[in-house]
Amino acid sequence: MDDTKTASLIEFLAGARRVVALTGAGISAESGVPTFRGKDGLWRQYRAESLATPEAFSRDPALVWEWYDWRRGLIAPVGPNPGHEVLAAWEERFENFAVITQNVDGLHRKAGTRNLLELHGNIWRARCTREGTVRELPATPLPRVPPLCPDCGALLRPDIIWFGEPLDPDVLDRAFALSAGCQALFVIGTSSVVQPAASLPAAAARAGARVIEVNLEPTPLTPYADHFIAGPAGRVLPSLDRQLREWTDPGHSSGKGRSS
Ligand code: BJW
Repeated sequence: MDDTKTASLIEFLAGARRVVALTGAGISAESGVPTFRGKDGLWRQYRAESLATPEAFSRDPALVWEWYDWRRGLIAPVGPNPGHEVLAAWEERFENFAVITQNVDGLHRKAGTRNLLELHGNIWRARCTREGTVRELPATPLPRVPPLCPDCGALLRPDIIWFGEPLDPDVLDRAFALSAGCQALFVIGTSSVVQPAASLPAAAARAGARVIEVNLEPTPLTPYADHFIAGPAGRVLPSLDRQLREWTDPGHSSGKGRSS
């Protein structure tokens, strides 16, 4: 993004009160969590799309749980990176700030974000396939794969939304309401291909919000975004945050003050 566009974005953000961030796997990449698509998206010879389905789970629950056990093992020791940390701090900066994430890794909460919607569930929870009860499942590696419900002995499944499954309607309604009610929507580290999450930026834009995309590379959203900032989220977000602080700090040498 050129300097003039950055300056106009910073000025706009300095006066914004309702800001939302929609995040995807890219925000956790710098923490060491692999993304789904692209060269790191393969596990053994399987693509995520062929494992994250109810059909794959019915066919071979042990295989699907082995994949989740492997991913849980990767995620357990890692922490949030500066991208997650800036978003957590933005709850203080903006009057209303929320994170809507497609990620299941729990790193936003670990960073301190409280106003959080997890669209696709959470990898640290499991659901009983018979009774639907949800429980925390922190052990890694799992002592038994596939794990069984301690109450009734039925198979547990990850408490995650797979392809072809509906998202929690309450969570989805809140995500659309936040998007349609914000002044700025950041779309960070997502390929913007998975629905219905990929429709949230359009809902925000229709309602008049600025859409700011942060990604290593262009996506199907890029032509429709008001700003595209190319680069790793763990560097771009701290840089935006620094510029915002400089803008709003009355003691800053440029003499620019809060614009709202
Ligand atoms: C960086 C970076 C750095 C890297 N900094 N950037 C309408 C049209 C077409 C299809 C559909 C439609 N509606 C529904 C569908 C079907 C389907 C779908 O969208 N398919 C598409 C693939 C075509 N959607 C569904 O099935 C959804 N269900 C549904 O709609 O149900 C309807 C229904 C109603 C009533 C009854 C029944 C059904 C469910 C979707 C569930 C998605 N689940 C997954 C897996 C489970 C979670 C898990 O195990 O972890 O969620 S799929 C996978 O993709 C995962 C992710 O959350 C999701 C999104 O991926 P994401 O985050 O964008 O990651 P990547 O890897 O794709 O991209 C990473 C990006 O980061 C890249 O762009 C990099 O460049 C970038 N990057 N490093 C900045 N450092």
